[in-house]
Amino acid sequence: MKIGIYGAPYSGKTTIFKLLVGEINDPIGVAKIRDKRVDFLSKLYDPKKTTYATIEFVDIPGSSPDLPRKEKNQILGKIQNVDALLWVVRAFEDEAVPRYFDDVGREIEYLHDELLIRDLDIAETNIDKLKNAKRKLTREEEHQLQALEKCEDALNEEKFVKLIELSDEEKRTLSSFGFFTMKESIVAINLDEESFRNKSYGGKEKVKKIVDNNSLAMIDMCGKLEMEINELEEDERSEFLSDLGLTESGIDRLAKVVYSALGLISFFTVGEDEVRAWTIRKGTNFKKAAGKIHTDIERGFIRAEVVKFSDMEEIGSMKEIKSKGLLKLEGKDSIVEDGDIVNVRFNV
Ligand SMILES: Nc1nc2c(ncn2[C@@H]2O[C@H](COP(=O)(O)OP(=O)(O)OP(=O)(O)O)[C@@H](O)[C@H]2O)c(=O)[nH]1
Ligand SMILES: [Mg+2]
Repeated sequence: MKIGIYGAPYSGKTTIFKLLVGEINDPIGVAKIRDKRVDFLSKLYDPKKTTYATIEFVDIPGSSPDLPRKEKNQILGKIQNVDALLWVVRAFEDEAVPRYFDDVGREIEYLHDELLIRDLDIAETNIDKLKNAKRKLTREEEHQLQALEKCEDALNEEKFVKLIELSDEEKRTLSSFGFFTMKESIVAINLDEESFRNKSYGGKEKVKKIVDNNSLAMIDMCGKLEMEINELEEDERSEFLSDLGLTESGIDRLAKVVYSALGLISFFTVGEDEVRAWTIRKGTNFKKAAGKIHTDIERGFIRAEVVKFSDMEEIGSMKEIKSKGLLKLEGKDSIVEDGDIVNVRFNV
């Protein structure tokens, strides 16, 4: 899973990126997804290794209205192949940090319009290419042309491609174009401490309108507070957070929003060697999920032994879980649920 960070200059993109992936000097980094369930299982099994789920983030330069189109496209090109976008919108006041938009509403509108313009450009260019081909189009190309025209119509009406009804076949034929408005987007509003506490800032209605109209996910954050929280020890951290009326840091909340917006869930494998979280899409069956662990395990899949995390949390012993009959056997087509502790039986 790869997420591109998108926004205007000085909105706090790199700050949030570093909070997620640590102090690195590379624009691509891996964020460890903190999960209390993994902590619990790791304590229980005391394994040699504990592995959390991860998400890859890509940080890019800011896009601003004064840049030439070519440069804007180059910036967006850096996140062409990501699975989702994290928009970082500047909503903090700080005279020391320059600001491109006088209003949060105008800023999000700009970010929204830029994606539409870019996608419309891609749609039109490729429609022209197909229409001007001096030969008969293949069946595949015919399908592609039709799907592209659907996208063009929607984009002309300022509608994101992800909101169009598309068949799986159409989605497949469009996948090579990397439409930004076809990806899921999560909007992070980067507030200052005061507006974060008050939950109010100028331009909030416009933000809400764009978020609702395009079915985007949204999260309020405060980059600066997050930096401070990050420096604290675990117990000080909870005190600091509860003072803000929160139970989790913004980065942890962000991870949850990302999971739910992208329809992701976690399952776990446990043992003396390793306790590990795995990320899959909701609706994945056990055989496919086993393939995450190893392709051989998918190929030789016999069945999965499954325990619910909530049972493990309550009972705390695999032996007792088995004696209570709470270990279930699942076949290859059953669907994995969030929090399943899975042991795959397979032969190679
Ligand atoms: N006051 C305040 N300053 C912040 C906050 N988040 C980031 N900053 C500061 O704003 C400046 C820009 O932050 P960056 O994270 O580098 O912003 P960016 O979006 O990566 O900027 P570009 O890469 O230039 O587009 C830095 O000096 C940060 O310390 C915040 O929540 N509050
Ligand atoms: Mg930056």
